[in-house]
Amino acid sequence: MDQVAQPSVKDLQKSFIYHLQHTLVKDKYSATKADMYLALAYAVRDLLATRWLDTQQSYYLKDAKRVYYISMEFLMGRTLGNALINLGVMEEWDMALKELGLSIEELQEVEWDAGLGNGGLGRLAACFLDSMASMQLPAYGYGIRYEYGMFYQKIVDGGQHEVPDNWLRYQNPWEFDRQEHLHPIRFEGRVVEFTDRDGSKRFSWVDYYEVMALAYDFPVPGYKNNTVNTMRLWSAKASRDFDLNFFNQGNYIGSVESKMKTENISKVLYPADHMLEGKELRLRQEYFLASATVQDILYRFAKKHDNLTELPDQVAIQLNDTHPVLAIPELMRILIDERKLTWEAAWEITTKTFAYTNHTILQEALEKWPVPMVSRLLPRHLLIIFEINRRFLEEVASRFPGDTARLQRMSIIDDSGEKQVRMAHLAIVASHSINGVSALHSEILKDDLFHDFYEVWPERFNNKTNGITQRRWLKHCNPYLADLISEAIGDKWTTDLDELQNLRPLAEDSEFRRRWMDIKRMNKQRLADHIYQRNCIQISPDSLFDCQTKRIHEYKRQLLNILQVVARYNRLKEYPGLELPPRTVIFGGKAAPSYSAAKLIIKLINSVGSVINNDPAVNQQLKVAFLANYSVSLAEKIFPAADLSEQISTAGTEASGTGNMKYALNGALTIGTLDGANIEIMEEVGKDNIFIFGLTTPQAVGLRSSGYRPQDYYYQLPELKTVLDQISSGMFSPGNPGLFRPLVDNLLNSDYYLLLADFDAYMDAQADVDRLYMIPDEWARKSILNTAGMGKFSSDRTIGEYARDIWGIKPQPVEHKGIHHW
Ligand code: 26W
Repeated sequence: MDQVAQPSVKDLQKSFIYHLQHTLVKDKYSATKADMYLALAYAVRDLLATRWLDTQQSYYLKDAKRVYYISMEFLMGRTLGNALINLGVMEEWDMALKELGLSIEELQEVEWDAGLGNGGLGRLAACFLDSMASMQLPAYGYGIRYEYGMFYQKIVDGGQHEVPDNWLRYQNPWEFDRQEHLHPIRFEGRVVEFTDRDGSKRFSWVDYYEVMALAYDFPVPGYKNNTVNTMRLWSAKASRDFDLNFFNQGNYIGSVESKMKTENISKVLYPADHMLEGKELRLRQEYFLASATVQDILYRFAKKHDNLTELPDQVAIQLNDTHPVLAIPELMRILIDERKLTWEAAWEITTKTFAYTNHTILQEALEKWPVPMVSRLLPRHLLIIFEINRRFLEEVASRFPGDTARLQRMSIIDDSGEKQVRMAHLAIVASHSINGVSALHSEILKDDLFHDFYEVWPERFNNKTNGITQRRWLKHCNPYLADLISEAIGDKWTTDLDELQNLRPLAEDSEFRRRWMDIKRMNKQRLADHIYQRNCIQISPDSLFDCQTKRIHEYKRQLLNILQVVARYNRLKEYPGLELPPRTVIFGGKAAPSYSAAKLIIKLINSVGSVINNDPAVNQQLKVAFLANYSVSLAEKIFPAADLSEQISTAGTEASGTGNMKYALNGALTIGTLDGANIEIMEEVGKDNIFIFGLTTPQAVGLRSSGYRPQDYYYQLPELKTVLDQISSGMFSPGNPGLFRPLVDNLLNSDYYLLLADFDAYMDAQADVDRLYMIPDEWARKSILNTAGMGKFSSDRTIGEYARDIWGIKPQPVEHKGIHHW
């Protein structure tokens, strides 16, 4: 409980004006909107500061076990709105600013997103931080402070253009550099072996060069609970020695050049997900994060403990996919080479401390690094990995005598071609817990991808179905719906999402349905205005808003969606009186800059859109809009306005999905396959309240292995044939008729993701959607039942399971003492 009185509206105004005048040295005449935003941010920051100090102090005093969530990505979005919500001062600030003639919504729009992530994995990390703080768990997020986040996407001539995201160009009021938390990170050099005084064989890493990791701390406020956790991001700094060496050689420009090269490590986020690019700089980034974080963890541990065997009682480390997995050999190296522990003692500590989450089963996304590259960059770590592997294979060999094929399959080193380190195998061998992110995905890990490992250590495998934070993804982004819900069932859902069940009876209440849909319409109008401003496309808030927003990838099948749009267009053209509800098909998502098929799909969506939107024969019934630069803040505008959520990946490919949860939480109905968390969403909202279609995972696997022939569908389904012929003959690219042919050729000759096999079932499911939308009362009922069924998908539930099953940590309530004295 808060012992400190909440500030009054007058206090808030005073603080705002104070910061405008003293921190920014502006007055109401000279201040820009950006200044106003900053003044507000600084004033809100003040409310976090003492809570932050209290939280960190209390963890130290209680010597609580901490969890460290290490991730190469944190897709945080904006901080201000989230801080206002979690501090519980949104309404007070709204009033305070209104009296000064300012709009809090407008000021929030000034903030640039912190886009330090690609998509699902990075946003999950951000939701987890919110839940950990809201559940009062002693937790830290550790990542990299990229100078350039996810690129800014522009659409030029229908195609994607990437613009650097210089997010730190303006002052960032949410970060604090901690010059005292500086760790040296070593690279390259060589390893020498020697015998120490007690006659033991030892290794020493020499001739390396050093880069410094500089800490920047970001506050992570819990929801109305005085907890403020820390996200610590590392930035690369050239070490001073390094500078001086060059300087002493009289090579001033050379010294500045190599300083720049060194500091490149934290320059930019790699924008490809689901595809390993194999660049050396990426491996440097991964080690930079791993090493700085492990050093920091040991430093904090050492403040209260000197016996390293206690580390697993004080520390849990969660690896967000394999990207930070070098933390494992790094901890081993420090324990053995620097702290002089035996291999066995170090190994026991390591395996008890680490846990690994897998986020994808796509082969091309599994990290493998060439042995020669690892050897050059991290010679000591490679030896440690070899030794881990040697001992591991010895164990496997004794469990499965004579099974050499198994040894090859399980080895951490893949020597089928150029030797490579399989990072997932390293993570599994050294972790006490391995989890997938939905029930289906976790089964696939056990039955298929990691089956060999499951046979050796079944007890290590578990599931943690993903979740999302309802504070950002309902309360903040959809305030009117949130208020209606609270008015009806109270506001406990903000910290216990299962409370939403109590909405179920209200689905039968016609007055409640009316208010529910009025809010949806308002949100749609707001999005329509936004789209008109950005895309110059006029759309009706009475049309069905059909949304697919996520990274562009073949497995997610945006192409299947656009095939369906073209088929719909053809039907409308052929039967002008056709009674279909008007639809607006909305797309958003970035393609990896190197992923040419994904970029061509974006171009196709826009090309189809410009034909349809400009065809007066249909454009009252069908429109297509591609919203540029899909990001957290844009998503916050789309979810509340969606009627239909497209979750149509090929069964067995989407590990979980989390956008699916955000849409349903905001009352959209899902059209989707039995993939990832869609299955669990169906279980929660009921089969009658979701549009499920298509192949199941076993069917998809079976079809591929029995010799899938996509052309059979092409010849059997006349509508499909027409659509594919139109696209490949240039109907949507008259100036360049062959432009989209590669997409069609790929569908006809390979179609790995089985679009043609699912086309017919998808069309049928879309027809069901149309029929239901024509009965507004039934649609509204199901919309309410979707929100009502989303309790399970709070990231609070997910984090509760991690804390209990994997980390062994407990809530540590924080007492807020207010202004600090000596
Ligand atoms: C090395 C390149 C790279 C970068 C990122 C490969 C793979 C990734 C991520 C693991 C991809 C990712 O974001 N996966 C998504 O993780 C979400 C959170 O668990 C899931 O909901 C999505 O289904 C999954 O695609």
